[in-house]
Amino acid sequence: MYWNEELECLPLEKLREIQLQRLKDTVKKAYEKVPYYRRKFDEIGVTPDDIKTLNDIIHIPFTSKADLREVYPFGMFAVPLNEIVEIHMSSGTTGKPVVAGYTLQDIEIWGEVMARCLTMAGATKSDIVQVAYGYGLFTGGFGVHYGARKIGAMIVPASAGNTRRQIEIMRDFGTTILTCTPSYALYMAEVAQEMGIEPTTLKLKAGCFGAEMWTEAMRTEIERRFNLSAFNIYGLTEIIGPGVAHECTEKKGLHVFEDHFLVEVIDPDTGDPLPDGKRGELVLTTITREGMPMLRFRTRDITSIIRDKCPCGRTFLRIERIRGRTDDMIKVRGVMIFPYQIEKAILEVQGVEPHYQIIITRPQHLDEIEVMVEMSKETFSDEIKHLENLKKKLERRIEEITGIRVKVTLVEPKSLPRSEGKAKRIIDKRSLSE
Ligand code: DLL
Repeated sequence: MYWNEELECLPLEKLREIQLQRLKDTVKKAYEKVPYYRRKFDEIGVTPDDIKTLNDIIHIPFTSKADLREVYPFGMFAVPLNEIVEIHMSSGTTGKPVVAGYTLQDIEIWGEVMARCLTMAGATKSDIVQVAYGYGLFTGGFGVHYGARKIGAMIVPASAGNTRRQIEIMRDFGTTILTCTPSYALYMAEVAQEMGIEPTTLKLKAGCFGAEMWTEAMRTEIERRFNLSAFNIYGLTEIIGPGVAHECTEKKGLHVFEDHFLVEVIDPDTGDPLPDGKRGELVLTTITREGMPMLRFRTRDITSIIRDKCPCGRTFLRIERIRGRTDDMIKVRGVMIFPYQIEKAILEVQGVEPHYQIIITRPQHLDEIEVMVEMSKETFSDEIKHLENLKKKLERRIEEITGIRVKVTLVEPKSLPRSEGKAKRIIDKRSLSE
C-alpha cells in the first residue's frame, strides 16, 4: 500500500533529476540566507555554482551537532522568524539543545512523509492511531499526529506516560495502530498484564516503533507480546523529526524518502564516502526544508545503504536498521562494542526479560562492563545453581558476540527502571570513578 505511489515509485532517472534541482536550490538558499553556511562555504572556497551533479555533494562542508549548538537558538534559520510557525527541540542530555524551525510548508511535508510511513504500516482512514510518543518539544508526538491527520485516521493523542490509562484507552477505543518507542511498548505489555489485560486480546494490528536503537530480536518480542506487526521508523530533530525513513512490509531495511532527503554513508574517521553495503556514519541533507535547510548533517548513526530493488516497488534506497551511534560505541580494551550486540545476546537466552542496563566503570585504569539483566518471574524462584548457570550462559554468549568478557548481574523482575520514551541503556560511570 502506498500513500503517494507516483512519488514513492518514481523512475530513478526522474528521481535524480528532481533531487539535483532541489539540491541546487537548497544550497543556493542556504548560502544566501544563512550566514553560517556562507562562512563555511567561503572558508573552503566553494560556491553554490560548484554543485553541478549529485556527486558534487561531497564538496559541501559537513554540519555537526556542535555547529548547530554554536548558532543556538535560531542561527540556522533560512527564513524570517515570522515565517516560522513551529519549533521543536532535540532531547539532548548534554549541552545546549538543538532547535528546529518549521515553516507552514515544512509542516506540510512532515505530514506527507509521516503519512507515507503510517501507510507502510498499513494505516488507513479507518484506523485508530494511538500516539504514545511524547507531544511537546520532542518531535515524536506531533510528527505522527500530522501524518495520521493527513490520512484521516482517528488520532488518539495520548502522548507518553500514564501507562495504565494508555492501556485502558487501547482496550476501550479499540486502538489498531500503536506508535511509541520500542522500550515503551514492552513496558506497556508488562503493565497490561499486571492489570489483568492480555495484550494479545487488544485490537492492535501494527505499530511504528523508533526514536531509539532496537534489534530484530526485540521486534520479535514486541510482535509476540501484542500479536501485531512491528515496523521500524527512523528520524531526527535536525532533519525533520520522525519520517525520514520507514520499513515497508518486506521489513528488510528502511526506505528513505529520497525526494526530500539525500543519503550518504561515510567513514566516521576520515569523512570519505563508503560504498553501498558498508557500515558507517549516516549523513543526511534536506532538499525541501525551507525553515532550516540542513546540509550534510552528520547524524552519528551507524548504518549502511541498500540499493537493491525492493519487491515493494518503491524506488527509494534503503538503510539497514540503525546499529547504534558513534557516540554509543563502548571501547573496551581496544575493542568496539555496541549495545545492540548485548541486546541480541540477552534476547537469545531463555529465562531473562528484555530489560537490561549496561554499566561501564574503570576501577583500575581498565574498563569493566557490567550488564544488569532482569530474570523472568519463573527464573527468579529457581535454585541458586540454575541462576549461576544462567549468568554464565549470558556471559558466554555476550563474549561470543562482542569478544569481550563482561560481568552479568541477574536482578529481580521489574527492578530496572522502565522508560516511557527513549530507554537509557548505558550508564557510563568512568568519568566519576577516575
Ligand atoms: O527520536 C525522532 C523520532 C521520533 C524518530 C519518533 C522515530 C520516532 P531525536 O530525539 O532528535 O529525534 O533523536 C534522533 O534517535 O539520531 C538516532 O540515534 C535515534 N533514532 C531515531 N529513530 C531510530 C530508530 C527522534 N528507528 C536520534 N532506530 C537518531 C535507532 C533511532 N535509532
